Amino acid sequence: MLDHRKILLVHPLGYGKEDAENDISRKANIMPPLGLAGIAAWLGQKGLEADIVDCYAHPDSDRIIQEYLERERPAFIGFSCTTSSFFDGVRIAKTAKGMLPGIHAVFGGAHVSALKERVLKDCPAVDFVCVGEGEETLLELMETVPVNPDGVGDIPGIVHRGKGGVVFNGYRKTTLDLDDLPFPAYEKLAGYPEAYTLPIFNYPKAPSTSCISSRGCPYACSYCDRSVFRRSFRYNSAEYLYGHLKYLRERFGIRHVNFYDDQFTFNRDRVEALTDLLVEKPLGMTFNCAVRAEHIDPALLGKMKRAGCWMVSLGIETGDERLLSRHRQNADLAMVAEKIREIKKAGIRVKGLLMMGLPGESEASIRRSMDYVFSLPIDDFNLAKFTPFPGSPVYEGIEKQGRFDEKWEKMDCMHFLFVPWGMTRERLEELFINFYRTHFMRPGVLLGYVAMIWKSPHSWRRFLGSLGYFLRFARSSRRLG
Ligand code: B12
Ligand code: SF4
Repeated sequence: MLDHRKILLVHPLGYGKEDAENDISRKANIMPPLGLAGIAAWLGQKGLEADIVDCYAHPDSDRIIQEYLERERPAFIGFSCTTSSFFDGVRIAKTAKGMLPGIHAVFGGAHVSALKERVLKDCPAVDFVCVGEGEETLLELMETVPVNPDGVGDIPGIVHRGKGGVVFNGYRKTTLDLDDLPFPAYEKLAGYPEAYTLPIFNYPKAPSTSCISSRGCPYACSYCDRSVFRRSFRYNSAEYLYGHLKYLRERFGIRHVNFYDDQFTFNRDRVEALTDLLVEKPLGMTFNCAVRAEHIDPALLGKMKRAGCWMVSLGIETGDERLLSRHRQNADLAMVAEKIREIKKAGIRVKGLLMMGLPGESEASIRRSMDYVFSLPIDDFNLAKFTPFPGSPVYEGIEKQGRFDEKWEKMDCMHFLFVPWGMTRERLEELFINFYRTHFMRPGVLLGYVAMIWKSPHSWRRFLGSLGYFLRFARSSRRLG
């Protein structure tokens, strides 16, 4: 007999545990799977039981999963997958089905929300796909399957195998009020918060964590997959968010939070109200957030700084305005530069987020990008290798814009799987290394990292501990050190 009130939620790793030991992205950062932790808290509140295994934080988790399945015999196993971790989820689902025939494998997250029916058509090990937000959909699924298996055809958000083949029941018509959600079940993440670390040099104090306080983004950048939250924008109120931060501080001792919201400042009033609360009743915490340049101004930045804002990340993508206008709305690099100066003037660090290899990219556009970025007073930057994800607008028809080697397990933005016409992969790799190297060799940037000795001593200790890996990565730009 399987326990129908129970689910094991798994965050697959995407590659073997041997590789995990040397993986540069794991050395640099490990973040809690907040989607799964949120679902676990929600199900718990409704009287169901959910446990979580995060293979990213604990690469040796095959054994932990098998022991759990033998001991607890859950009737459900759920997977949260990006494109690169999808096949690892399928592998674990097959093992679970071998051990507990009759267990139901449910997949959620960005990759399956984008591909919907195709997932069930191609993968017999997947029983259900949850498209979009998981809280209500999974609850209904777990309550329906044991008593009325045919009833799954009525659960919005579910893809299942019906009598006539694979069926998507359509999107949910209503959405949850985010202030009705319990805080994520951080306590179900083994080793939290110590097992998790934000990117090196991205925080002043440890322990640190990430946090999500809104869902959705109304923009439509070509490279961005918004299959889960789609185009709306919903958010936690300032009061709820203050309570969440207080909980993180008091229960787990968190001293710095990185908001991974797509658009933290999209609703200016709520950010202002939050900063007022943090100034009136300080929590002894700092925070980072990601913004779009259009949604910041000097007055707001001043308030954010007073409330403890340490760093702001901002999508630049490319310093070639013509290329940028092909991929996002309001491509105005002079405005972005002005906003970056405003952030610096407010006394907040700036991290620029860039991409290389977009459709239309050329050697000349990469040079322009470098000139632009190096003319800006940014403190840190991240350069991703452009990857066309299923669900992103650019994915449709991508083969007309260059050569695309669609290997899902390598789609982690650390491989040039797409090569735009007129370029070669080898040349992109050379220019990628050159971009990073030039950035790090600039005296101002080097001094900035030296200053981190006192601004983020914890980061320096981690950096020195993994120096060999970082040097190997700098030389080769390959993911595994
Ligand atoms: C924070 C974040 C990260 C963090 C941490 C990720 C983590 N540990 O979970 C870091 C920086 C490490 C990261 C890395 C990467 N990320 Co990322 N990341 C995000 C971000 C901004 C927020 C994720 C989040 O917490 N959301 C909030 C929670 C509540 O939502 P959620 O996880 O989607 O879960 C909800 C539903 O999806 C669903 N659900 C999810 N899982 C399950 C499981 C079941 C069983 C069910 C029923 C439902 C369900 O229910 C949840 C609650 O409603 C998203 C964009 C976004 N706004 O979501 C991108 C996003 C997920 N990342 C993306 C990408 C591309 C990457 C990278 C490949 C490259 C990169 N950008 O650095 C790597 C790959 C990492 C990996 N292991 O595969 C893409 C994924 C595209 C794809 N198809 O793969 C996204 C969608 C960004 C985008 N718009 O393009 N990422
Ligand atoms: S990249 Fe950012 S601004 Fe653009 S659609 Fe995605 S979340 Fe919105």
